[in-house]
Amino acid sequence: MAAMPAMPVMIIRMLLLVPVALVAVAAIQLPPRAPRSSYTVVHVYPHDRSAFTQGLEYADGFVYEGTGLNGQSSIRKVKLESGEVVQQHDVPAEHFGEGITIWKSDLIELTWRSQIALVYDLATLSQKRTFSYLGEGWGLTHDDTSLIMSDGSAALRFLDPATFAERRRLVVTDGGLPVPHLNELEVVRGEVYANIWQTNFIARIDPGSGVVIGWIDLTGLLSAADSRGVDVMNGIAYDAAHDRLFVTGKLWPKLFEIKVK
Ligand SMILES: [Ca+2]
Repeated sequence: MAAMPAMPVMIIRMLLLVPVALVAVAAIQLPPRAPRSSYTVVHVYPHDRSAFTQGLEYADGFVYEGTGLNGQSSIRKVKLESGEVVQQHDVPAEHFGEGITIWKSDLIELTWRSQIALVYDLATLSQKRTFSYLGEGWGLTHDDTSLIMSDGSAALRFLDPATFAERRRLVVTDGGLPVPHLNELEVVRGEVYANIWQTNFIARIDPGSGVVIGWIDLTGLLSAADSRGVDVMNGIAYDAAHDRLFVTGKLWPKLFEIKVK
């Protein structure tokens, strides 16, 4: 899932900011320009260690999760408190499931490289239809009027939820430089939050300008013991009615409710 066209930007940043000996570390620790925030943990909930989390959303008292990998992709309705999967639909093995979002009575799921999105009935999780797009599918969320998707680059695409036509494309920048590897997404209080692949950072993005307003540094969220065998942080969900922000990651044993400091 490496997005190679983005590498020159990262290399430029590394050359500007760190000695060559630290390049490998710097590739993981994105050097942000916008202000950086920390977090406090409000609640800790169980999360399925076998779930390769690619999409996360909260709706009507449940967590909805999309998981990835060919032959292991699924969409699930999960009880927040227990982590129990109460409903699941397995995705055909030819597709690698990616981001999900709920739009009205539908649940929409991107696929990594199949270039189609799968549209399900939210109540039954049965597939209703598909739509196609060009390039890779990574994260998916929505605001009041558009679906918003990422593709591994620094771009966000805004799509018409009815026709899936692309309305506009936004390049996300920090300090004037593109921010590649935008991954799982969530709209939180009018901002677009994005996991940055292979980092512990969430970018808070102004959806009008694409400028990163701030960074949330989630380093240390998983203990060393809980970090064994996990993959990257990926998964942001927001309960707007109760102002609760949830985060997790691929194969993580826990899902956290956090407050940003
Ligand atoms: Ca999300």
